[in-house]
Amino acid sequence: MIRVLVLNGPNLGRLGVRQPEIYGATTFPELAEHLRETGRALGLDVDVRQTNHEGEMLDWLGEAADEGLPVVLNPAAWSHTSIAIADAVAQVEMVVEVHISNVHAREEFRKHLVVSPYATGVIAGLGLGGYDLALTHIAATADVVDG
Ligand code: CA2
Repeated sequence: MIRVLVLNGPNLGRLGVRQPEIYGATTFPELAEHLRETGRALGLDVDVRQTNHEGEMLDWLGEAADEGLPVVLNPAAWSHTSIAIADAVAQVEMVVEVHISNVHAREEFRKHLVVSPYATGVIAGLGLGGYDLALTHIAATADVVDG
């Protein structure tokens, strides 16, 4: 089974609690369970994580790089600011960047994406379904790893 990390940046743990008009009403634990189920149906072992701490995210990206794990990444606000996250993403073979909202249709500062140039691909504006699409892409393209 292919192991996949679904990594989420700052404040995404508050999904469904605030701003449902932008990010939807689904909570983060509900999203995590849904993505594990999606993974099972696709033959993927999906590990869903969220952190508000940049160093922790850097360690997880390093783990993905060292272990050759594909990543679905919503860098949240770090998408617009963090060269450290961009440098870490550049080391990972397959990173599908996901944004729940269409960052290109929002404030100017959200159009500036520093991580995206290093991602394999980017999905934005398709709601939480973007995560499912990212997993579908990984299942269709990632190498099969034993174990
Ligand atoms: O659209 C996305 O997925 C974003 O990555 C979400 C980030 C935002 O900074 C990016 O520009 C676009 C924000 C995540 C915060 O999520 C919350 C969810 C519910 C309540 C409060 C924050």
